[in-house]
Amino acid sequence: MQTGIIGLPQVGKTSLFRILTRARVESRTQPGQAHVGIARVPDARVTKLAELFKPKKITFATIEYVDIGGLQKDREKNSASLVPLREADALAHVVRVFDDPAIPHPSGSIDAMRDIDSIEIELMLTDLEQATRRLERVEKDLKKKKDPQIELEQSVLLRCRAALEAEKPLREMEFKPEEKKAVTGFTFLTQKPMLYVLNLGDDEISEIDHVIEKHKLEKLATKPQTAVVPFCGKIEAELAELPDAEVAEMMKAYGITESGRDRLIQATYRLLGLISFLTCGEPECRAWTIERGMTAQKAAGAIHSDIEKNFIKAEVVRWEDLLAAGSFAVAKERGQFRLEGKEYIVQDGDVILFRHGG
Ligand SMILES: Nc1nc2c(ncn2[C@@H]2O[C@H](COP(=O)(O)OP(=O)(O)O)[C@@H](O)[C@H]2O)c(=O)[nH]1
Ligand SMILES: [Mg+2]
Repeated sequence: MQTGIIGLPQVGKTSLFRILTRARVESRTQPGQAHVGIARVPDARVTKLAELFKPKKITFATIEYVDIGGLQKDREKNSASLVPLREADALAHVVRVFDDPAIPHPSGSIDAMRDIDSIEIELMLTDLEQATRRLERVEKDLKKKKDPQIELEQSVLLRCRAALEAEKPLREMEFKPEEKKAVTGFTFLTQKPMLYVLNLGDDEISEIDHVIEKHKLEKLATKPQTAVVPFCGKIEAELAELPDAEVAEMMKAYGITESGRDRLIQATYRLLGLISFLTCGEPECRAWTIERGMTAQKAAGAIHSDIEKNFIKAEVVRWEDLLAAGSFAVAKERGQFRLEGKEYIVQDGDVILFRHGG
């Protein structure tokens, strides 16, 4: 799963990319050039279970981030930058809240909502062009031959175009499952879930809990498929450079209780509709990524397609119960193991042992 980082120039996109993926890349990203990096999804459950099981290997879930060049007022230049975004599953829009006279803002002042709107309009115009082009093609095809699938596409495209003309991003629309499938194929940018990353100044860190209200962004946070996460790029960049042992001390000095990096990655994971189930034992403690709402049999496929194919039962225990019990045997004695069938909907933090044939 991949999340594309977008935003105006000089807002801290590449800095964020470096913090999330710990990759060392140049600050300058040319239009059309994209950096792809992998971020480990922090998971205290895996860490705690690993302390108990002392496995040879610990494996966390991962997600990918892509850093593209900054978006500009120039539509032509943007279309090159937007290409790598079409493949992304979600977007992270870095919004500048920090004030720094050394780094002039292209619009001359700090205004989070204005910047959010200006990027949103760029994305909507791009989608509108795409929808119009597609509609022309679909109408041509329908003239040649009637086809229910193409008729469905046409009706979805007409609805999308109407929404975009009314300045409504497609992530706020509701689609039936078959419609959703059709829209996904069009790779519309405003249909992707959106994470707004508010990049605060280090002098504002004490106000991090109130920054959404301060910048009048409460309305954004309640929109469908949308999340807002404040974060201080400058401090997080400093933390990312430090050896692990010194991070806690520095966080204390700044009065931060939770790593912004961790919060952002976890918010991305949730926004993508992902959860983790866990497996643990002596060889490995591991988090496995699945989509929320997946059945036990489907989830088994995350480990191996053979386990999915030859699925018999899933033995499930809650991670916190297993941790408190101290071992599988004690958890079993306490009756905390459940035997679930293939239709069981896997929950975030389930520890699972799959029984399978073959
Ligand atoms: N004061 C301050 N400067 C920042 C912050 N984040 C990034 N910068 C600076 O802003 C400039 C642009 O950052 P960069 O990550 O390259 O932005 P991009 O153009 O969006 O990729 C660099 O000089 C960064 O050091 C921040 O939180 N506070
Ligand atoms: Mg950059």
